[in-house]
Amino acid sequence: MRAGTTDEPGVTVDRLCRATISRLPPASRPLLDPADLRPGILHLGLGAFHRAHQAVFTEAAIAARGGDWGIVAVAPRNRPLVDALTAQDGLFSVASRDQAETDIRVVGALHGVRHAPSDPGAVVALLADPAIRVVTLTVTEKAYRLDPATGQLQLDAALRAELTRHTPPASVPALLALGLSARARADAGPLAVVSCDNLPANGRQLASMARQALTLAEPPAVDWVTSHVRFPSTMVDRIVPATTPETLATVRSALGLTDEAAVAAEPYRQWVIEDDFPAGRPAWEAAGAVLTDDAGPYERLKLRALNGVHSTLAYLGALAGCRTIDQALALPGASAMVSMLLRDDIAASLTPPAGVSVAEYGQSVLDRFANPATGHRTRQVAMDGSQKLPQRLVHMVADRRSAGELPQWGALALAAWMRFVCGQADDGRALPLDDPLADEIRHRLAAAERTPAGVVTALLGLESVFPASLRHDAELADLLTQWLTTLARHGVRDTLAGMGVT
Ligand code: CS2
Repeated sequence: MRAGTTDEPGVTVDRLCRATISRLPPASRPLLDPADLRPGILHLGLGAFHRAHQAVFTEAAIAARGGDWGIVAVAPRNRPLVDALTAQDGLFSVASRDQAETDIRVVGALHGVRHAPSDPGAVVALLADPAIRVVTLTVTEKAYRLDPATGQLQLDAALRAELTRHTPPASVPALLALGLSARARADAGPLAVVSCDNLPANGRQLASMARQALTLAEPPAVDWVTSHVRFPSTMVDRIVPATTPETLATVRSALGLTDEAAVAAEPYRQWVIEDDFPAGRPAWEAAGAVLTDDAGPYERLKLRALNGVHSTLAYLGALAGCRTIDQALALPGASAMVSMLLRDDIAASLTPPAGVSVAEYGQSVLDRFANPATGHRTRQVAMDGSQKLPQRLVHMVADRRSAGELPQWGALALAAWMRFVCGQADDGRALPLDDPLADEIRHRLAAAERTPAGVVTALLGLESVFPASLRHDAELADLLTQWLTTLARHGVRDTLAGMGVT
């Protein structure tokens, strides 16, 4: 047992680890002991989302049906988290919170953790290890390095040097390409590589990224990968905000142990997975996952009706000075606005999975967003907008334009993003621009006329965000300009307050 951090002066709280499991309240104990796990899954991206999502499903699946599916989880950056999980024997807790209660449970799905920058060779070797039969990824949209407009791998000098083995692999495309080449060389058996990021057709995109990266790294491996590696698409869903000191304190007082890798999440979770695993998989269906032939309809519904609305509330809320998503949704008129966005624009743009009503799904999403216990910050959801907007809002707007419609609320959402990236909230406070395209966005805005029409022209010209059909759409540009003018003149609060309930 290790000594933990100090809770109050003079009081040392012991650390969560295998030796302290017996001190946990029975309802909080893990379903599995990490010492009993044998590895089968390699996961890239050890963030809060993975811990509260795939790790939870996998633990429940192994507990229900067995199998050698322990997870070896790789952190692409975060060294303190790797150290914390190592000290805790891979154990961490998930605090599921709704308005009424917080339910805390320790998860025992991690067989081991690795820090990629400290030992990239170990990650490559794991990808070539026959024991690893499934690889999952939660690395965020930007880590795929794919141009959303062309689907091309965005090769800069650093990535080229990694792929040609002049520098150690650090990026996801390089780790994957070198790992898959090593697996091909070792003929180490088939594999499923599963994207769990919020990208449309995420399996197809991951396959394309891997193929493009391999073509540079080791062309002869491409054929082996084509015949041995599958890339099923998935739809992942659980709202998991970044861990805060308050999360750690809540967990510490409930468990009586320190857990520096704890995460808080909403109780809801969903995972829809294309069932295409050439070397087997955990019985995730026993943990509530939906196995299907085609995750596409679920993915589109979720990206547009959940993430699209989330981003809309994030930009409107951040401009109005709201710290969290539930506060943004509580602004007078906000719920009416997003309900109209869901009904008039989003529902009209897609065919939901059989038996699912977009209206009911949309309402359940709004109920989840209203949960104040989640505490998801508007600025966290707002980050990386250039990578998120295409699949969340822009494709929907393009579909409505192709159908001859002018989506009012979708245009308001895009105008809110445009005002957000200009960098000032309605009360004049600075807003951070945390986005891989920040330089290009700033450059375009600096060169533009600082009028609503000038801002719209500058931003609508972003080729990797807007398809050509929208870049040259004068009617849409006019509508965006009108909304931007309204937002600039009245601010978000008054703009939303002026919206009647339908
Ligand atoms: C959010 C998502 O941060 C964001 O951009 O929209 O992380 C969202 O919480 C999840 O996709 C919910 O499943």
